[in-house]
Amino acid sequence: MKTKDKGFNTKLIHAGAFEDEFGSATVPIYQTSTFKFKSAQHGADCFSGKSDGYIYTRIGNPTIRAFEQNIAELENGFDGIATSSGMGAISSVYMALLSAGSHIISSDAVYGPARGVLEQDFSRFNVDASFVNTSKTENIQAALKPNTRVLYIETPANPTMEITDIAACAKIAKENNLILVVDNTFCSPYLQKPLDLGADVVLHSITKFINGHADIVGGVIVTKDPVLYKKIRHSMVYIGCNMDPTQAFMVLRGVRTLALRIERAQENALKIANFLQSHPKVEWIKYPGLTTHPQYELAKTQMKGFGSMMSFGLKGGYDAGKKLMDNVHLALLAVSLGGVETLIQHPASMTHAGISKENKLAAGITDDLIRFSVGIEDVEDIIEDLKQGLLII
Ligand code: LCS
Repeated sequence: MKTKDKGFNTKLIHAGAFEDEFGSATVPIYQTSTFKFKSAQHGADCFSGKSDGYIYTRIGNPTIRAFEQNIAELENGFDGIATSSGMGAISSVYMALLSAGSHIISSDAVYGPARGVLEQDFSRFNVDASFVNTSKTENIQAALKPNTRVLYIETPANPTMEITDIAACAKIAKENNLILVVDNTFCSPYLQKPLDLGADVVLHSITKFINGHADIVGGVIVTKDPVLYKKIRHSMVYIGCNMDPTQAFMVLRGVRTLALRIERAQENALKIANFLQSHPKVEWIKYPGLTTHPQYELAKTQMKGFGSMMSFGLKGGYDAGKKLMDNVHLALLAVSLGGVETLIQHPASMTHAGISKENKLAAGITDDLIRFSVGIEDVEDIIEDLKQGLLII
């Protein structure tokens, strides 16, 4: 069924799906590593591109293709590239777009390993990286060098919740011949469409909202341009961080309820943010849906809703935060985010532990920062859990 001109919810359910000979209602798991050619000529044609038949699952697979086409439609892109993890997506993009001697400007607050792989690994291949607070676009202008090739932003940023103006970054990218890459993990295409705002590449850890059920790890990349698509696809296939057919089946199942899950989670999140904001033991809170968020106005225009991620600090700092994390019962003390269950974690010692203390502080990842991923449970129960956890501090 053609879904290009249909609504977002219809695309969630039907985009990318294809009918098999049995009329299966869902895309089956093609759990095979390789595909039999009809003839030697057919095999040669598949490799040369004359035929679009499947060859080998690292290169392509029908279950994986269904997900790639689904997400491409959700992001209004040309096509998708599914990967084994979000880091697989990020590393494939870096590998495709950076060369020895080139420079990348990145948001300073990004998922820890997205920064770590540049600092610790790509640096060994003479790739230069600058990390700046991209929520202030003048910082991007100041970091530009003649060899800058890529502008990489995460918005809202993990875990500071800083918001970067995607359209303004697209303008800078265009003026300076850079490729703008946006990590859209915290929003999903339901809340934010970076390609529509001028980005060249959008990527996700689908481990989070897109799959939504904390049962698989995965990633995806979508580009607007076919040439860029081919380049990144080549890197992914040659590095070999392809998605597995069962992963693709799971995410095709998870993505169907994306809009419903996000609507419910963000409704819960606003109530929780208001509760925390007025709690006497809370020092500060950053949630894009609160007018106290420094980029509240930008969030209102750039995002369709405010999402379900927030960070906050307690008056007693890290010690108090530790007590809270040890005393909540409903919220799981675990990393990851964007699932149906509420999660709590401490970025400075967990997800961002690999970043130096100095760089963490410069990026606003302070020791008192607690990250909260709101799930779709009954909001009264989540608030009650926080209330009793805060009582004993
Ligand atoms: N991008 C963002 C914004 C992320 O939050 C993560 C993982 C990744 C990329 C990498 O994706 P993965 O390879 O894990 O699928 N974020 C995590 C987090 O905050 N807690 O645990 C993982």
